[in-house]
Amino acid sequence: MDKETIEQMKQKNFEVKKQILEKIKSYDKLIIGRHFRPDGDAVGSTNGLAQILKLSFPEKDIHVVNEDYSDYLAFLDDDKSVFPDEYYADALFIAVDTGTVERLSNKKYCLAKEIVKIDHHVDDKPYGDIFWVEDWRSSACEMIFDFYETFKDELKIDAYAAKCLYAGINTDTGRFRFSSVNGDTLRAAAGLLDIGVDLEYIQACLDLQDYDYYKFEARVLTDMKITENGVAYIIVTREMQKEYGLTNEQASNSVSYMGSIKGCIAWIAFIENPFNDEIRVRLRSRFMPIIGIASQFRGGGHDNAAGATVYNHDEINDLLAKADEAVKTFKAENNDWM
Ligand SMILES: [Mn+2]
Repeated sequence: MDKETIEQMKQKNFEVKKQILEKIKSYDKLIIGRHFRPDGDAVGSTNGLAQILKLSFPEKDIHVVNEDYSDYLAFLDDDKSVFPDEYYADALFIAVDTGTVERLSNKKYCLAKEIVKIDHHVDDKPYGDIFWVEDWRSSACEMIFDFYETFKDELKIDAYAAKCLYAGINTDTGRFRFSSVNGDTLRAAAGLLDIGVDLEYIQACLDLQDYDYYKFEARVLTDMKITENGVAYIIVTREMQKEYGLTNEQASNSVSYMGSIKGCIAWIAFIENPFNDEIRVRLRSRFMPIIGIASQFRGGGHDNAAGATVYNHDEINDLLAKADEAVKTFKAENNDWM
């Protein structure tokens, strides 16, 4: 999206942000939720927002409530509260980083009095009484920081909120490398560092892993294949997950190991579900969008980072053929692509 359009959209959305702040003020109870199988952005944006609101409105009852958690992101101190159905009746539910209601971890969202959606995924199934969606944003955390900055006079932030938001921006941009990064992203990161983020500590929490786990990385690099026109892919089988004792998160992360191969502008991981015949697909690309392929296989997400689901090896082959064709077309139409 070009700079001018982004500026216009941001100006237009100022009113929506104001409505969201007013809505927040009008409730005593706030419940904040995110997508299931939470990543750094989901955990960071929900906890960061909750902390900003707790500091700014200490009299309100504010909780991040979800049904699943991430071990990898335990250093961001997730709130693990559980509340009965009745608790929701007079609450405002704020859904962050979640494109569709089906993806919400907390299934009680529908019991809340009203729903606010704050998100950066491509919005093909809108939901919520108020929704603020900016799909060019690098991360939901960048949006939460923007929300704080917009209403700085009324809102407070601290080092814990900054840590959460920085961790989310950092992970959702692949350490500030993805094409979704723009000046606003780096300005947000800079603002968060000014508030006080211990960079060395965060990088250690995010990047250090047990030595044994590197053997899985080596296996991915050994077993992966490349299609004729340059789609790198790996099938992470049930057996592999068992052999290396992988969590769901670790199995999914395999896609990132294939991201720096010359000539491969799309890379895809297929992760077999250990309990049923579902195969989760994680798609990544540079230069060309990959979301169009994902949406043909029950998926969506962002232009260059999307997810989908397939159910058998015929569908894997079908998806790979389509991705290979897209890469072929892109390379043919962009002779100077590299
Ligand atoms: Mn995100």
